[in-house]
Amino acid sequence: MKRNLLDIEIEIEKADIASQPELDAVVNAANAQLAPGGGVAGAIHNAAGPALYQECRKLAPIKPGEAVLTGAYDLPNKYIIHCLGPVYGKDKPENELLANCYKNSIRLAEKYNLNSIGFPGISTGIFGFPAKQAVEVVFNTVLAESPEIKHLKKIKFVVFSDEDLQLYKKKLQEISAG
Ligand code: AR6
Repeated sequence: MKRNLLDIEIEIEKADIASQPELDAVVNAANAQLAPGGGVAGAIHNAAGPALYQECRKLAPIKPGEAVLTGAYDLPNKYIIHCLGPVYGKDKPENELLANCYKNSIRLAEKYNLNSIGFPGISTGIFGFPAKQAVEVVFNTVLAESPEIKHLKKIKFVVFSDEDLQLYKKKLQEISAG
């Protein structure tokens, strides 16, 4: 599904975040040490190769809501933006920390003059953030940031389940209709 929000194309697809060759940057749902892990971090580190962790370890640790940029190595993108989401029920305020992930990633993409960025559902896997609550935070943050966006032309949300696909589509329909 594709819609335009102001001048930015928003795309939603059920796919693997590590197989997005058309995007300048993909976002990693990282751990504080920026180490290979499960879920998104596992997929990204596996596809990028071991040199990624060599760069990552120099930038670690990061705090919830922070984002850092590295090369993409064997991934087909220009950069990877690594973001630590909040652990639901532990890192608070959780909505604000999750919003910071999206805000800081978008600002980094702008700083590097990127045209396109792809996000997974940060914190909604191992970190336990409810997907429905996360989707609200994600779109509110993108809407709040959009007036500041000068370079980014496309934001893609790469989801991993049919339930998440429906949640994202419904929310995008709501805000693009209103
Ligand atoms: N592509 C797109 N989405 C994916 C993929 C993929 N390849 N794999 C999983 N998802 P998670 P978190 C979805 O657990 O909650 C790691 O071990 C998944 O279904 O990757 O921020 C790190 O090292 C879920 O909706 O990230 C951290 O320790 C979403 O992506 C910790 O997990 C995020 O799931 C981070 O946990």
